[in-house]
Amino acid sequence: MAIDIKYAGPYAVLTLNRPDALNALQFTMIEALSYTLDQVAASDARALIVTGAGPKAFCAGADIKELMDRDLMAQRLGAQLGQRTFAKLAALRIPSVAVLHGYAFGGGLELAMACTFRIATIKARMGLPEIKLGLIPGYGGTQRLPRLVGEARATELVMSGRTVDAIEAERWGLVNRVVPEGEPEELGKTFMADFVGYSRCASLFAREAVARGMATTLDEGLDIEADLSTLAYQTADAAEGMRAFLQKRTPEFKDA
Ligand code: DAK
Repeated sequence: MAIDIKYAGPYAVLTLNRPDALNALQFTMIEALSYTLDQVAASDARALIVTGAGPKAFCAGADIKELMDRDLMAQRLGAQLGQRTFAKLAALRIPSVAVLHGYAFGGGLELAMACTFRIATIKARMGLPEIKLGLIPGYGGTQRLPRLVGEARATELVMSGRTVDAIEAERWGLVNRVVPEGEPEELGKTFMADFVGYSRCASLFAREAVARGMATTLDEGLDIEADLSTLAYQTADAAEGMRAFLQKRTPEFKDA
């Protein structure tokens, strides 16, 4: 299957596995991705790592052959399928990271932008080149990119189709970190190691507070923070964390 999943310790590792076509996304792959995300959500994994197979690309975008010769309804349903699936990825209760090596174009970058984090190897290039095909992004790119890098930079990339390298992407805030070339799964594990050792409750509340706050006003965001931080106080893990600090020992979180 073109979507592979495996579990390694606290990590679920999802791989786009169609290297001969630079992991270009067919509609069946997006359906398989959706199904696989349901499995990940039901698993004990504490973090998801998303990678692409082969040395050349994370993902070169939607499969251009498939996009052709489809009627209006089919195109709209296709866009909605991709948007729904990437929204499912964005809403996962565990954090996710896309490990970008080589090319991350079009739908591939849109998939990466639905992850919690992105890291890029030094030779990675990314962009939304749909305009060169007479298209515009259809899997959330026009909406998630400005939220990450601001309206001016997003509009520039969407309207020019220009690609950026890893350094520029990091400077813009499109990726969290630039890392040396390496095995994508290992790069993802190294990055995610900073996140998997804490209480899942606190991790979830932290991410939710930021995400919900970004979608509303500062005043409402502060209310959300007050509610979620109060909720965090009610967990056994919060009691354990504070007790462990005072007893000068490492806390043992139980995700409760
Ligand atoms: N789709 C299909 N096949 C692709 C592909 C793609 N996006 N990208 C690469 N491939 C295939 C190539 O056709 C080639 O196959 P063979 O000829 O060997 O059979 C193989 O992968 C290797 O590619 P190249 O030979 O081209 O490799 P190079 O190293 O020379 O070039 C490249 C790499 C990434 C620069 C080049 O392949 C390239 O420019 N690829 C296209 C990149 C691109 O334009 N991506 C954006 C796709 S559009 C919507 C839904 C979705 C979207 C919009 C609307 N609705 C439903 C409304 C989103 C659209 C997109 O993502």
